[in-house]
Formats: sequence, structure tokens, C-alpha cells
Amino acid sequence: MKIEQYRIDQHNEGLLGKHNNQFIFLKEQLGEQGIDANAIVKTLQAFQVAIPSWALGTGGTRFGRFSGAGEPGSLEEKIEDVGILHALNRSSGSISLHIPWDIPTDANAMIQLASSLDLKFDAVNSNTFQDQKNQELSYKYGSLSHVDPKVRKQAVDHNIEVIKYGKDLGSKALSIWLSDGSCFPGQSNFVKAFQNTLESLQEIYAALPDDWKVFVEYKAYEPNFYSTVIQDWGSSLLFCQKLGPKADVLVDLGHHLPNANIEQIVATLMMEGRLAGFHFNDSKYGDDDLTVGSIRPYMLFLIFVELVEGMKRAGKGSDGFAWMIDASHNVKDPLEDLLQSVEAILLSYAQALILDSKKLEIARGENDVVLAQQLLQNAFRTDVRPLVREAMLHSGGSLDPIGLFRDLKVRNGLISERGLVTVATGL
Ligand code: PSV
Ligand code: MN
Ligand code: MN
Repeated sequence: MKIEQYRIDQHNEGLLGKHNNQFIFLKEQLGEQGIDANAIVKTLQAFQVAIPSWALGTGGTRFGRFSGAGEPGSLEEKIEDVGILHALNRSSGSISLHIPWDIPTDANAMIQLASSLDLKFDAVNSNTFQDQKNQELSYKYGSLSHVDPKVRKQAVDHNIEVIKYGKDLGSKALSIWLSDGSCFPGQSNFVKAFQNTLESLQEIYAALPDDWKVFVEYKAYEPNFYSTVIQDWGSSLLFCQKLGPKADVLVDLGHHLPNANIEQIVATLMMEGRLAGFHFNDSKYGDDDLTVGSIRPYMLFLIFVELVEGMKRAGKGSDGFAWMIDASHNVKDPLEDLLQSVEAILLSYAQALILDSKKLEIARGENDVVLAQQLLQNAFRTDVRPLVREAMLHSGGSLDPIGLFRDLKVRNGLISERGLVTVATGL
């Protein structure tokens, strides 16, 4: 199923009058504050968020999975789903694969399909947190950190194989998330676990092509509930610093202990030039993997304030980082949900872009706490939806992606192609 451009244009025509009024009004308001709305629209157009292959089906929880209908059952279908998203919002221009959930048996065919939908292959993810069928040695007690060198070697070899798959697809990064750790005090020697992991990572690092990066993701807990080898940004940064310049820290918003100041973590990593990028999602309790912006939109905005500041300082655009959604749940149509997530990311970015950072710096210098807060909240409370819509419109996308998805009955189309009962590969 493919969404033709004329369908998008037709749908936009009916919405254009209202949108233009709203955009012109906001443009004037921003103009009075010395902000160029058109420049912000261009910056938003350039922002691309990768879609993980595992978010295209109903993810479920550890208590169950309620399969959705018309979900993708193959890598081709996953790529097609991302094509639908990208046609609608023009901001989801890449897909991130998880090996072995997605094995590209014919890389050239996958590249062709992806480029026909204007998509690229984002970072490839390795998986040593599950045992696979016919796997020789088990990861029950860890992978890259395992006490047995043979298990470590198996996990290293898997990562090197993932790099090969990624090379064939034109990916430029390997993302590593380890569940390694322990569930009970005494189970693991912290120092040995760290050193084993470092040695394993060094072997993987040595296999990276020159123009590749490795992203080291941290997570406070789960599935191990006493200790995790790469538990926080400090541990992740330490590994990256020991590995070398091709290793950077990947921040997943759900991977922190409650109330962690993630925006400060972002600022510090950017200051050190070691932020790889993001796994966006939202959460109330733990690694809930909910729709981006659904629970803590102000936090997301504050993170984007630091990102905008950091990009400016580093002289980099948004294409210098890896942005991805990492979400998965039971109760929504996954494609509608991903459209909501991408929109939430763009809204927070737009709010951060309209912040008067010069005035903020002056207020900080004068310890004018009230003004500093007011400046932030003025930006956060501005309805920037017309900016995001204008960006999508200019890129050939829809003014109302979810509305059009529903009008075109895309899910019904997918059900008639794929059937009612489909089991997406992955979690
Ligand atoms: C782990 O919780 C994680 O965030 C990692 O990024 C994994 O690769 C992904 O979820 C899928 O399980
Ligand atoms: Mn993640
Ligand atoms: Mn996670």
C-alpha cells in the first residue's frame, strides 16, 4: 500500500485556508519578537526521525500482547509501513533494524524498496538480550560481560555480523544495548563485568568501518533488577571514552531512574561532544515506551532547549545526530501512534527554536530567575502547531497526517493486503 502524492495534495486543499490563517497569525506574532518563522520552518523540514522496525507492530507488555490487524509480517512490509509514515509527514525518512528480528536476506532489494519510498537505513541494532533458536550458548547470565569467554565471543561475533548486515544496507552506525547485569547482590563482580564488557566492546569497535559509529545505550534497570553493567550515562560515557572517537552515548528517555534531570545529562554530553542521539518515548514509571510527549511534554521541551543550544555551540545541524523513536505498546494503531510521536518531537523542537536564548542568557547573568522561567514558559506555551504543519506542507506531506490516514482507511487497506491475524516479528 502506497500513498500517492495527489491524495495528500487533495486532502491538503480542504485544510489550506484555515492553516494559512493560523500560520500567518503566528508568523506575525513571532516577527514582532524578531523571530523568522520561515527560517524555523526550514529547520523543522530538515529534522528526520528514524522509525524502529519493532514499533510497527503492537508491542505488548510482559503480561501479554494483543495483536493488531494488518501488521507487517516481513521486512518488506515494515519498510512499506515506514514509507506510509514518511509520505504523510515527510519527517520519518529512515528505518532502524534489529538483528535478528529483521534479517535482510536480499540487501539490494531492500535498498531499492527503501529508496523508492525515499527512505534510508538508520543504525542497526544488535540483540544479545534474548536467546535465539539454535543458538549455541545462552545469554541467561549476560553476553558481552559474561564470565565465560566463549559466550563473550559469541556475542562479539553477533555484533560483527550485525555490522556486516548494516554495511550492505548503507547504515552508518551500530547501536548496542546490553541487558547484562545481575538480579541479586553477590551474583556479579562489578569490576570484572565492566572489564569483560570493555574488552568485548573493543573487539567490536575494531571491526567498525572507518565512517561508522557505535552508539552505547544505557539503562538503569530491567531485565536485571539489582545491577546493570551499563546503568547510566556516566558508565556509558566511560566506555565511549575508553573506546575512542567513534563511540558515543545514546540516550533513551525511558532508561533513567525517576526524576533524573535528563536535560542536564544532554547538556553535559553535548558539551563533551559525546551525544550520539536519542531514543524518544515517554514514561510515567519506568521504561514504559509510551508515545513521545504523552506524559511529560515540558521535560521534552527542556531537553530540546539543550539540544538546540548544543547544536548551535557545536556548529552542527540536526543531521549530525541520530534521532529515533523507541516505543511499543498495546492499545493504539502503531502507525497512528508513530505519527503522534513524530509530531510531538517536532513540536518540542519548534518550541525550543522560538525561545529567546539571548534574553535568557542575560536573565541568567542577572540572576533574574522569574524572567528566565517566563522566557522558557512563553516559548513552551506558544501554539507552534502551524509551524510544524507548514514544514510538512512544504516538504510535500500532509497538513493532518492522522486525519488523512483515517480518511484513506490505510489500516483497512493493509488488512486486506496482509490479513486480519498477523504476527509482527520482534518482541
Ligand atoms: C531496551 O529497553 C531498548 O530501549 C533498546 O534500545 C532495545 O534495543 C530496544 O529497547 C528494543 O528492545
Ligand atoms: Mn532504546
Ligand atoms: Mn528501552
